[in-house]
Amino acid sequence: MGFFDGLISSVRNVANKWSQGVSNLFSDKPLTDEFWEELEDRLLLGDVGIETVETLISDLRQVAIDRRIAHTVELKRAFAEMLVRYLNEVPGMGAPLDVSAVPSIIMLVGVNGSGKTTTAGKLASHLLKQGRSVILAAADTYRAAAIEQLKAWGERASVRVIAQSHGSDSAAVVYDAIQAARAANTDVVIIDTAGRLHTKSNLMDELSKVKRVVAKELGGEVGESLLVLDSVMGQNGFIQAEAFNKAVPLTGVIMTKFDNTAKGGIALSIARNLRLPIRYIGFGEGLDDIEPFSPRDFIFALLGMENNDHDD
Ligand SMILES: Nc1nc2c(ncn2[C@@H]2O[C@H](COP(=O)(O)OP(=O)(O)O)[C@@H](O)[C@H]2O)c(=O)[nH]1
Ligand SMILES: [Mg+2]
Repeated sequence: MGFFDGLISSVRNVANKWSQGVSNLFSDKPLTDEFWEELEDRLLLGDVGIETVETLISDLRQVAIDRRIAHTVELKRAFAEMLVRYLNEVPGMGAPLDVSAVPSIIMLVGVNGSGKTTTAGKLASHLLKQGRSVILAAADTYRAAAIEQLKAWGERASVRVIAQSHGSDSAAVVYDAIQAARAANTDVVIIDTAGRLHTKSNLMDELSKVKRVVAKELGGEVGESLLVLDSVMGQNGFIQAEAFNKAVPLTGVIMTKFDNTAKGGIALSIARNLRLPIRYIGFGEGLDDIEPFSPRDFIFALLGMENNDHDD
């Protein structure tokens, strides 16, 4: 079925701002050096990332030579397929979230304001619609407002929220949530964590501790530790990833605020630089503004092309 209207229009919105420019380069013009330069510029402007752009241009030049292509329009499909392939090269890309264990634990980490609490609510609603029962754990105990915010999302999504008072131990909240999930045979526990403590090492210690509690309680690792990353931050968001990855080995990324970015290429640099699959894409502040990430649907929507599932 592919993407819903919300995401298609959101992706197309970005397409209007940026990738339409890329897309329009593949017109009925002869292949010239000017084309290659312009393509390179536009990809870089769209946050695709320098290494990926260089690889892409050289691979695409080779395709043009091999197939004796004379006009840019003949390269468009190969270009789209190449972008899809680059995304799919990342291990785990396109695979569904692992929620096979009962309870499965999904831990959301990321800097303040990246969209963790909002994503926790949206993801709960999404999983609920897939027939899973869900509990939200308010492990950002650093700010009272964060607990209230998650409770509001719990109400909106019709999902139970396990919380303690402001300032309590986040690992204790997670422990409670796991016990509650066990008692009620709940399928999934989504943990909303803090993005900022007094110091970065405080935050990382806290996240490691939460992870240890989960591992001890379940006799295994946290099922999914997802980095919530603001698309608008672009490549500036990457520096955080490494620190989080040390504290809780990440299993994937959720890209948020795609509705606000003008640079659709960020998905490529996220996936290729972090070597992590993008699991979901968020594109608004509403409960339904989230979709599982599909490389093919995403790229074809971005380039405004028909996705008929054929290699060219
Ligand atoms: N437009 C848009 N806003 C978002 C999205 N996700 C989160 N936000 C907004 O970003 C702000 C920070 O989100 P929040 O969930 O509190 O981030 P947290 O600090 O990581 O928990 C809030 O105003 C959210 O409404 C999104 O996909 N699109
Ligand atoms: Mg929050």
